[in-house]
Amino acid sequence: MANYYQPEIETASVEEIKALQSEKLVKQVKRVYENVKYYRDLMDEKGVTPDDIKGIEDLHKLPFLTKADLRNAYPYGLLGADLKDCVRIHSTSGTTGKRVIAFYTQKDIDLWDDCCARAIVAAGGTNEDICQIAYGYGLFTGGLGLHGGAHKVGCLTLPMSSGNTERQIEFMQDLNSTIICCTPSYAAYIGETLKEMGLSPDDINLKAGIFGAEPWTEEMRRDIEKSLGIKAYDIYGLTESTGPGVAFECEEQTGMHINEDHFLAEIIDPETGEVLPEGSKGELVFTNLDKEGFPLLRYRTRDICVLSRKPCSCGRTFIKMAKPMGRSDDMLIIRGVNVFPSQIETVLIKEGYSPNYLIEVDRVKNNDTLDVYVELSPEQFSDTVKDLHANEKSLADAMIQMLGIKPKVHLVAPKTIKRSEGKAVRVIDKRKLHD
Ligand code: DLL
Repeated sequence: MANYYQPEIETASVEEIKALQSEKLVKQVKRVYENVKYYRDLMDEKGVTPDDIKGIEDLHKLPFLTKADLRNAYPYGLLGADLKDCVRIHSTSGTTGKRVIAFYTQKDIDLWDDCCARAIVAAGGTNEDICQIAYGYGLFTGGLGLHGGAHKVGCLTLPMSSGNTERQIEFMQDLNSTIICCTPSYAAYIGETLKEMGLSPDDINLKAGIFGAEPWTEEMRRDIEKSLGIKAYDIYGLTESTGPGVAFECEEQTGMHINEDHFLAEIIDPETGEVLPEGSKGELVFTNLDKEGFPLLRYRTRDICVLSRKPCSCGRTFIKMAKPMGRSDDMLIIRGVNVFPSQIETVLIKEGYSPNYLIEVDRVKNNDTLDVYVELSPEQFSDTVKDLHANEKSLADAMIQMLGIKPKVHLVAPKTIKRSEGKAVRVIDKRKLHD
């Protein structure tokens, strides 16, 4: 039997959810128009007034916000509440361009914690669970987001943050942690370390993991489930729209339910901005229906995915989003072909390799090059040089099938590719250095 944290809303009828969204949208547009000059100017430019928005059917009339707007308005331009009413900020790492800063009122934090609590309960969590949070704490939303959710559920919460992997495992054993929350790449690393410490999943008491913050494949899910002896649940979110808990997976494991009472989702054509019908693949756009501190309307996430309202066996009625393939700006265009790192990962795991890999793209004499470095397990490494070359060739052939272009594959020694304790860095695009 499925458990819910807030059953009335999580299983409300679609009509009820839509009516609630309409009611909240009308109010939120008014609030934003009054409080956020930056967005008011965008609406004025488009000739839209709050009176034009009578329900969710009018959403398409509103202007989009993009990452560029967030940079232009940095740091206070999109603030939606008095600074004295804000109690916290979070921020993205800002590796490309200016960092993003999001503001939270106490109400924002409460609702965010509820969203994460829904995710933990959907993963089987109760107040009897011991929840080890191994997402980074600090400006990153992962640690404090799941931490707040675990408190609401009443779990005994272990605020570990990421890193110090052997200590993570010692705590897991000493305290009998039942749920682990971290990035999927860190979960894979913990599984690997467990084995290296001479331990097996039987030596720990974990039953579930809540993993997100980066794209991960179904193949990787199965690997992690096996190495830690758990059921692995996906969780999605972004700093601009609060953090983790925008969407979460239930036991069906076929996509993530979007917390639609707080986040109104659309899929658009990333080229034209046109809203696409349900079931189409496109860019995910979110409107925050409740946020006070940082109330973004029609924010273009650049995440590419598909939405579906197919009934779910868990009884939740919230629309589901498929695993995002990666951000549209993570997509590599190599010799004119679109390549997502997740496609490479799928091939690797299918062919029996580890998800420890690095993709290097460069341009030599005006031609794009694609090199994929794949780490071997100690058992695979004992093969002869002749076998290695044959394996490199057959892996490259398998990749052509998936990608449509030929990479150069390099099988490298165990432990030569750096492990990730947070979001994994899988791609080095050297072409950017020449531009
Ligand atoms: O990664 C928030 C988060 C923390 C989500 C912990 C889940 C768990 P940002 O650092 O702002 O926030 O990065 C947001 O990460 O737009 C996606 O591209 C990607 N992302 C997040 N979750 C998933 C997921 C956090 N489950 C960006 N699958 C998003 C694929 C994800 N990509």
